[in-house]
Amino acid sequence: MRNPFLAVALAVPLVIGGLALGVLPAEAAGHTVTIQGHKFKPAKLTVAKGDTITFINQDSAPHTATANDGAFDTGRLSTGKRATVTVSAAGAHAYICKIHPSMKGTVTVH
Ligand SMILES: [Cu+2]
Repeated sequence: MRNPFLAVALAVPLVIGGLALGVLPAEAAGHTVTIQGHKFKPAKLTVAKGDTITFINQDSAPHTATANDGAFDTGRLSTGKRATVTVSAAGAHAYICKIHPSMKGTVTVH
């Protein structure tokens, strides 16, 4: 195609049409878990494969969200910091805060 603008003009409706028809995979959904009062909120979350989860630390203490099975790990999040993880393994993934192991949550992936 010689005209790149025409190529874009043609491609955009094709992509939108593909999404509407379910031919193309829909964009992954984003979920948020807030860490506050030494608790994960929500502590139980169900997501689809490929979705992202953003953990936001709103505590004065540092925290992590670390899956026991290694499915994800935010690393240390100090106050106000966030980390986004993508979980692709199906099943229930229990996780804890490595710094405060009594903090617990579960991410279930379908
Ligand atoms: Cu913690």
